[in-house]
Amino acid sequence: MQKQKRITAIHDISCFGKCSLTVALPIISAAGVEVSAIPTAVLSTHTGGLTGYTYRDLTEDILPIIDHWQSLDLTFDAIYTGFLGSFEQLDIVSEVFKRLKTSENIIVVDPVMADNGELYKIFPPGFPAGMKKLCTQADVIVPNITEAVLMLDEPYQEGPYTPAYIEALIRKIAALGARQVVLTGVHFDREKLGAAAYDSHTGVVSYAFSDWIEGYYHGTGDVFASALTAALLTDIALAKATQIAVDFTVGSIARTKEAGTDIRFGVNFEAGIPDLMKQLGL
Ligand code: PXL
Repeated sequence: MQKQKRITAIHDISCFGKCSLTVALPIISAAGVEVSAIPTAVLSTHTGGLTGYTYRDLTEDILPIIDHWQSLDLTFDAIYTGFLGSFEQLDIVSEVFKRLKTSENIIVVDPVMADNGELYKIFPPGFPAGMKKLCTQADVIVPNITEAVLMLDEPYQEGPYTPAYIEALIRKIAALGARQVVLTGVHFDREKLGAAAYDSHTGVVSYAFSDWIEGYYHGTGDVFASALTAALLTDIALAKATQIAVDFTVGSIARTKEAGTDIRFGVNFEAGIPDLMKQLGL
C-alpha cells in the first residue's frame, strides 16, 4: 500500500447547512486522503440566507495549532483553504502557508467571499484585496466569476459569457501567481453551466460543463472545490479533475432539487460519494 496522503483543510465549521468543513472532510476522506482540520470559526449555521447564527471566532487558535503540529514534524501534501472570517485570518493563513509550504506540496485557495456579483455581507469592502494577496501564495485557485472580478477590481458582468472573456479573465487571475486556476460559474448560454480550467505551464484552457439546473443551492462551491482537491490529490490531471468536480456537484444539486430540500440547507453530495470514488479510480 502506498503512503497515505495527508492534507490540512482550513475552513469554518458551520454546524448546520452543509458547507466548508462538513463538506471538505467527507469528500476528501472518500478519496482516501487523510484530512487534518483547522476550524477558523464555529457557526451554528452558514451565513447564506440564514439569520441569527452564532459565530465563535477561532483566529487565536490557528497559529498555536500549527506550532503544535510543527513540534510533531507533521507534513502535508496539500493545504486547502476556504471561508476565512476576517482580515486578521488572511494574514495568519499567509503565515500558515509560509510555515507548511514545501517544494512537494500544493496550496489550494478557494477565495470564498462572493457570488452573483456581490460580496457576502459579512465581509468588509477591502476584503477582496486581502484575498487577492493571499492568492499570490497559491498553486491552485478556485474562484467563481464574482470572486475573480472582485480580486481584479473589475466590474461584474452578467452571463452568458464568451470564451474570449473567460480566457482573458482566467489568465489575469493566473497572473497573480498560481500555476492552475479553475473558474466556476462559466456559461456561454442558458443550457450548460460549468467551469474553465487553466494551467499556466501549458497555457491551455479547458472547459467542463453539465446541464444547467435552476436554483441557487448553498455550499456547492465547497462541494466543487473539495471534489477538485480530492481529484488533484489522486493525481488526476486538471481538465479531468475539473469535469469530475462539475459532475459530482451537479449530481448533488439534482438529487437535492428532486427531494425538494430547502436550498439553504446544503446539497445531497453523500449519495454521490460511491460514484465519485469510481471516477477517482478507487
Ligand atoms: O459555502 C461558503 C461558506 C462557508 N462558510 C460560511 C458561509 C459560506 C457562504 O455563505 O457563510 C460560514
